[in-house]
Parts: sequence; C-alpha cells; structure tokens
Amino acid sequence: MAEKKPLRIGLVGYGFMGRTHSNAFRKAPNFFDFEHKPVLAAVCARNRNRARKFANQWGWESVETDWRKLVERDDIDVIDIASPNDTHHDIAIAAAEAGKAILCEKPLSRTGKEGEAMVRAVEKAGVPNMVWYNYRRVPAVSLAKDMIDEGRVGKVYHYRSNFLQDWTISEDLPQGGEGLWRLDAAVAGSGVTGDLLAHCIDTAIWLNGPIVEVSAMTETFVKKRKHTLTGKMQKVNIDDACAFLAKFRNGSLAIFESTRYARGHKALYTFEINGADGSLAWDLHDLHRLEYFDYDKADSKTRGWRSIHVSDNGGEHPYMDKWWVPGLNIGYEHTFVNQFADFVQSLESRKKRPDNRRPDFRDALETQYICETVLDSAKTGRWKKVPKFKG
Ligand code: SOE
Repeated sequence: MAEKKPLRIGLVGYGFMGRTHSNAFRKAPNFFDFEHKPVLAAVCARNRNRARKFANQWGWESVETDWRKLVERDDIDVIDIASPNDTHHDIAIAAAEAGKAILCEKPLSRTGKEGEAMVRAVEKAGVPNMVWYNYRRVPAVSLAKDMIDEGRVGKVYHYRSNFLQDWTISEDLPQGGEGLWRLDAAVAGSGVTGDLLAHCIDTAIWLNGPIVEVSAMTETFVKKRKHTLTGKMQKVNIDDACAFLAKFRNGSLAIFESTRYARGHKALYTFEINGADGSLAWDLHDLHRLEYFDYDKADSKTRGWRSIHVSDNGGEHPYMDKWWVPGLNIGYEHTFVNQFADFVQSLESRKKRPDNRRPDFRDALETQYICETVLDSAKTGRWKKVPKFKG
C-alpha cells in the first residue's frame, strides 16, 4: 500500500476549541479514508508548561510559545487558529504569506475590515482556507441543506433562528482573560452577535441564500464588570442580547434572537424554515433529529410533521456511513471530525471537491458583514443594507 502523505498541523491555542480541533485531527483518519495522514506536529501557546501538558494529553509532538515561530516552521503544512478572536487577523495573514493552508475558528475576525484583509491574503497566496462553523456538519443540518436544494420546501417564506444561553446572568462574573475573553469587546469584537448569532447566520445563508437587509436591537444588561486582567470595574462593551429582523435576497423574511440571559438554556440553537411545499426544523439539544412537514397535496388525511432520526448509513444521511450502524447517533464533537475530514478530502488528488472546504474565508466574511450591519442597525435604530465585498 502506498505510503500516506503527512499533513502536518500546527495548532494555536489550547482552550475549548483547541480541544475540539485536536480531537478531530486524531479521530478523522480512523473513520474517514484519506490519502493523507494528519500529524499533530506542534501546539503553540504562551505558557510553555501548560502547552506541554496539553501536548502530552492530546498527542502533539512539539510545543511552541510564539505563533510567529510556528508559522515559519518548514515542517508545518496547516495552521489551525483556535486562539481568541483578536489574534485571528495577524496569524492568518502571516500563515497565508508563509504559504500554509489555514483553518480558523469562528468568527473569522472582530470586524469586516479585518476579515477583508484576511480574505485578500489567503486568495493572493492561493492557500486552502476554511472556517470552523461546525454546525453545518451536523448530519441533520446537512440533510436539511440537501432537502432544500432538492426543492422539498419549495418557495421559502420564513426563516427563524435562536441561540440561547444563560451563563452570564451573574453580575459577579468578571470580564476578560482566559475563559472570559468572550465578554471583553476589545478581544471578542462583539458579544452574542459574533459568538452565537454568527452560527445562526452562517447556517441561514448556507440554507437560504444571502441576507440583504437587517433591523436590529441589542442590550447590555450588566453595564460594568470587574476586568480579570486589571482587577478594576470596567464598562462592558459587548452586546448581552441581540434580536434582529432580516430580509433574504430570495424574498423570504427572517427573525433571529440570541442572548446569554435566557435562564435554563445552555446552548439552545434552533432554526426553522417554512416554504410553500414543506417546512424543516432543527434543535441542537436533539441534534440527530430533523423535523419535516411535507405538504403532500395527494394525502391530506395523513399529512403532518415527521421526525427523521438522521442515522441511516446507506448514503441517504450525510456522514452517517462513516460512523456506526443505523439508529446510533453521533454528537457535538463529531461535527468537527466531519468538517476536518471534508477539508482533508478537498486537498486529495483523486477527489478534488473544493466545495468541501466551505465555509471558506470569503463565506465567513459575508457572515462578518451581516454581524457588523446588525450592530450598526442596533446603534442607529434603522434598517441597514448588508455591504458586498469588493475584493
Ligand atoms: C459560547 O459559549 C460557545 O462556546 C461559542 O463560542 C461556540 O461557538 C458555540 O458553539 C457554543 O457556545
């Protein structure tokens, strides 16, 4: 058997996302058939001892403490950015200039301007690039995409989506620093809009096409929090909650809501799409199910919602032929495995499927523009048009 080509990965960041990605790099070659052999070559973080501990736990071969060194290494093919949002721009641009393939955690950047520079850099360098909007790779969500593309919901009228959490209700929770940088606007770029609604938007534009106009409101419920790094009470600049109306280019209307103050909800991501011929609904807490209403004119007696358990492995349910046997579902971690597998296969010589490499930086910039337009609309109290990238 031909020797597999190594695909040597350098990871930046070892937090929550560093773990999900490391797990994907390890598991994917067990379940998917690659020409490449992913190699966990180096993990990079500022604290050497903790990086070493992480490396030992997850099987990374070496440790770096400066991402610039990692990017310069000749024995690295792919740079994976899993560090906080304020680092994405500089690392991605340096990695593109060094000719590396790039995987980047969502959101792409803090602002549209940062994102534009990142898109220009990867496209100028011609390097493969992808953003970890992992929920596209939930088999039930991929199935929804297939069904919409097959015309099963028909002309779309409505789209609605929520992402609800409750972990920032306590006024005593500080902002900033490791683990809490999502509450610090200087690092994160925004609050729930960039962190949670970005997922809803990415899925929505994938399923239902471009969003052209939005009208939004945001609120910051806790105005001041102690900053972990300075120890001082500081103004909170993120949006704690955001709701917005949107119009899609195809004429359908949408409503989106996200908050970290919905007591009782930990990560309730849902969407529903209503068309003339059918509807689809999905819920992250029951992620292996896709609810489907088929408006069958011929059979009004038995018409109704059905709950599809997305676990068949005969090729009808996306990704499931790679996992267990029908009836046995997969979960959150597998979305990252599926996405990384798509990325590797998009690089393979025998099956060049660049579509597998999406959302790429350009797709993620579209989401970034929508997030930015939402925040602008909330600030000005007006409907705003989503800009297009002139790159
Ligand atoms: C925030 O709590 C968070 O971890 C997001 O950053 C992730 O993108 C989302 O998938 C789950 O929630």
